[in-house]
Amino acid sequence: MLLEAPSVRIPGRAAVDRAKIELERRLGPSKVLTSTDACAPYASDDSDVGGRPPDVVVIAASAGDVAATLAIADACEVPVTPRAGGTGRTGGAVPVAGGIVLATHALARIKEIDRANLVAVVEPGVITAVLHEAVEREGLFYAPDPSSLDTCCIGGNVAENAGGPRAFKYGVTRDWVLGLEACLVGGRVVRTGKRTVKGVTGYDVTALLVGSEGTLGVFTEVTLRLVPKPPTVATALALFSDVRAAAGAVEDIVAAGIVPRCLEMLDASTLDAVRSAGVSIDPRAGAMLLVEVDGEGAEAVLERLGGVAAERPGCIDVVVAQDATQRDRLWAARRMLSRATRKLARHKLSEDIVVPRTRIVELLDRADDIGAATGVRHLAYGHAGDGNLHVNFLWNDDAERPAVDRAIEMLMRATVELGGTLSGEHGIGVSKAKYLRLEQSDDLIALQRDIKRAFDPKDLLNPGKIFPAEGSDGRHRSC
Ligand code: 2HG
Ligand code: ZN
Repeated sequence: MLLEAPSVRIPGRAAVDRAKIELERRLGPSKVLTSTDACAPYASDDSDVGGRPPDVVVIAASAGDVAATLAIADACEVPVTPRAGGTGRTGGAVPVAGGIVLATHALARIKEIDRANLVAVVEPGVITAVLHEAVEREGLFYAPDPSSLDTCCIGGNVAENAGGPRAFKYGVTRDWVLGLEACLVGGRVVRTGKRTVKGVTGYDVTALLVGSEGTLGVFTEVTLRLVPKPPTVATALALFSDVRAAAGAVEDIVAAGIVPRCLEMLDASTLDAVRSAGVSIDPRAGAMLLVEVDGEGAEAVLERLGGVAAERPGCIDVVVAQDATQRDRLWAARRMLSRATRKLARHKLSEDIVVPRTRIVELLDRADDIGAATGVRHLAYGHAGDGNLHVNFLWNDDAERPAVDRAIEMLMRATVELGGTLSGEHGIGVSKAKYLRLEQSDDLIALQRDIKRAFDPKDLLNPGKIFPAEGSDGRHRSC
């Protein structure tokens, strides 16, 4: 039986009208969009989650605008959905209850790059790739690299605790956030964390806010840790006859004590999608690893890695990128996987489950079994070094949707049975809220609801996200 979806309370007309008037009065009409056409682009993100169009959109131009919006939302009891780049995959920025969308993309200043202390202070609307370029010009490095880095924003990366290929060596966004300025419902502003790597004063509220999916506060400033830019980078492709051989090589590489910064895997159907997009790949290949090593002696380490991969039965070839142009081409092909696989069918849903690395082959077997049992087409690619795989389900006919939902639920159950977790980098959002109880106990979910209530007693900030319907764990609120 499919698990229950979240429910939300829709604000009344009078409350929304009061909020609109107050927002226009406090912020000025140029920052407040109210027409259906102007609000429409803020009704969706890069997921298939269908929301309820916002009644009003605020384009914040300062931290004060964010605070004022959250004060008005509280006073009028109108829900607020925060939004940065709108590139999320699980509906985190989709306003499921209508109300206010609070857009922070215009808060896009890099306020400071402090070379001596290896710190950057940025606003939430800074595009991730823009930050990469700015710090790299200074000889510094910010590692998190979600595939949407040309369009996603730091605020969204922090809200979702985004990952990316380089997480294998460098960790996810949370590992790079030292401190935050966050605005809470009601308009209070808190500063959490510090500007130093060390610092253990009080509860780690920074860590709690990172990955809270816009449900606890809205970021107005982010303090990030930087490291010196690695002097050398070396990249290679390893081609395999099939995906199980490639997964075996991932285990061999890690067992050999090699720590590449990226260890990405593509299965046969994903390779076909890349071929269809015009990239030529050895026709014998039924799977591929894209590996990248950085730091002193990167070329030598890559050579050793290639040797380990080549020894795995099923390895067809190892091809080293000869220069930065070849490397950039490989990464451009990797980053377009999401778009290329989307073209394979009318509908696609991409999961981002994680299993212990040693259980990837079992996961692939379970995904094949699920495909056979439900008749739903699937493929897999992703961050194999982390055990974080994007199992994509593809379908053309709307009538297939119930089978797709069954397949997703079976995949979630298999993931948890294999010792894994539902989301490695895209968050729970709306799409996965109904599966949360497969992984977490009622007591743990209740504890998190209590934390949510401490921040947001009226459940106004990004309602309908993360948690399954209340009542399914003993509580209920009517709409
Ligand atoms: C990636 O790794 C992203 O490319 C997106 O996390 C995954 O949409 C997808 O399938
Ligand atoms: Zn990914």
